[in-house]
Amino acid sequence: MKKRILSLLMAVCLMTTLVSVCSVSASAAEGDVYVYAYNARAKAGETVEIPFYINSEEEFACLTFTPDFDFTALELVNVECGIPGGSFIYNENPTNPKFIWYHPQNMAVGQEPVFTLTFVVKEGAREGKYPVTLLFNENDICDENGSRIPLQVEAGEITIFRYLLADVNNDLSVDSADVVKLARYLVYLETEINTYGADVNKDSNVDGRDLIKLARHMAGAEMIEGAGY
Ligand SMILES: [Ca+2]
Ligand SMILES: [Ca+2]
Repeated sequence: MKKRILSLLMAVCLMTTLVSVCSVSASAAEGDVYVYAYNARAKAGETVEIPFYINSEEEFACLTFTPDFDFTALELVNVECGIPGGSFIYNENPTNPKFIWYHPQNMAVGQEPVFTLTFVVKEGAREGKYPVTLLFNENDICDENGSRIPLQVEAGEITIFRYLLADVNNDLSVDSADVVKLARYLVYLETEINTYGADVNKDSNVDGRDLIKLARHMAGAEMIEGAGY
């Protein structure tokens, strides 16, 4: 019995907390609900995910978005919904993508990514920064009463690159493994290296001078400008 009373008390506390959070968000200025994305890096041919989150405790009944990005450089291959409940439909149309999530009652969307967009970077895509955002019609973002919920979308970004300078083993990081790999390559113990990344002094050759420069970079004795992380 005590347990039941305790859980009832906890439920009341939780509701009080939720109500106060709701009243804060209801009195907040328009546009306080943000949909925002994480950034990512990828090379041509690679698959990359951009997760979108919602920053607030706001509850929704309908969310509808049209992904917008550079179709010449990126191909949208999947959209996943991370909201635990409701229905999700993605039209799987690579040239005119659109998706909708809905639920008959208001739902909090949670801390996980609400939607995750998966792209393949097209072969031949130029290096650079490519914004990825979600467009919407304000009538398609609403609660269970059909009231619009104003929100703002902050675009994510995919940085397309060909190689990281000083990344000899092509694992997208620069560390001591790259030094060892380059040294072994120079004595024919390795054949598969990223020769663009290995040419750290950018003289179009891969040799002992690159090795020393890279080793000094890792030892903190010299900085290779533009070297990857
Ligand atoms: Ca590396
Ligand atoms: Ca070189």
